Amino acid sequence: MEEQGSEVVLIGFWASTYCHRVELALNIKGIPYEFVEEDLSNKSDLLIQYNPVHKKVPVLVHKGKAIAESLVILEYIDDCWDNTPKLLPQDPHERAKIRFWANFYDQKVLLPSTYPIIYSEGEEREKTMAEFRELLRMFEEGIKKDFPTRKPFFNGEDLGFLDVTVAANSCMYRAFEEALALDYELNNYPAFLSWLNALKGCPVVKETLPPHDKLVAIIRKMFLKQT
Ligand SMILES: N[C@@H](CCC(=O)N[C@@H](CS)C(=O)NCC(=O)O)C(=O)O
Repeated sequence: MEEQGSEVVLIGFWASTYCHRVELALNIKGIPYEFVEEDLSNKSDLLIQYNPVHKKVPVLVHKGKAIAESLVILEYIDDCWDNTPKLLPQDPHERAKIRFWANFYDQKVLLPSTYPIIYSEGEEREKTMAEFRELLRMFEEGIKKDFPTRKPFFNGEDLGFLDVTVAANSCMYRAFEEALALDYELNNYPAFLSWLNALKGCPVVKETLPPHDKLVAIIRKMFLKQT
């Protein structure tokens, strides 16, 4: 960290979807921040001190106070920088629905799309892929039903809370497919796919997420068995 201490510091890892959520929120709101890259194979004392429970990135340090867990950090940013584009809507029921689907995406779509599929083979791989696709179908149907007027994003042309949550992972599907010869069959989920493509085309998303080739390379390095 800078000697005098920046007001906003993000302790992160450049390829982390969870960190990209926070970077997107900070960039959408125009909040300047210092990014401190963490070596996850040799975690720093700073990370352990600021996130002693999970010892994971991202951690946001605002005026010396630490906040962990990406979705919690998004809410914190939205609460603190109230005069910038809001990520969450005002209406309590709309907010609750957004939080529900953000958690569903986080726990039921994102997680099952990686480790269970990557670490399985043959019939087991087919089973984990089918489970993921069923959860994605539920997500797609749920979003269509609960937010019928969303166009193209939750804040009209601006990204909202759920857009940020999904946008952060929007480049990962293609990157995982190419790196590990997977096929998520996203064409079968046209509403989700067109949302993903719209998010990927958004200037703030393009500026924030790493290039495809760099992601493919790190995924191969992390997940391919060494022969
Ligand atoms: N639920 C956490 C997940 C964060 C997470 O899994 N971060 C990974 C990087 S992508 C990490 O720090 N991994 C280090 C470890 O598991 O030891 C969040 O939303 O912030």
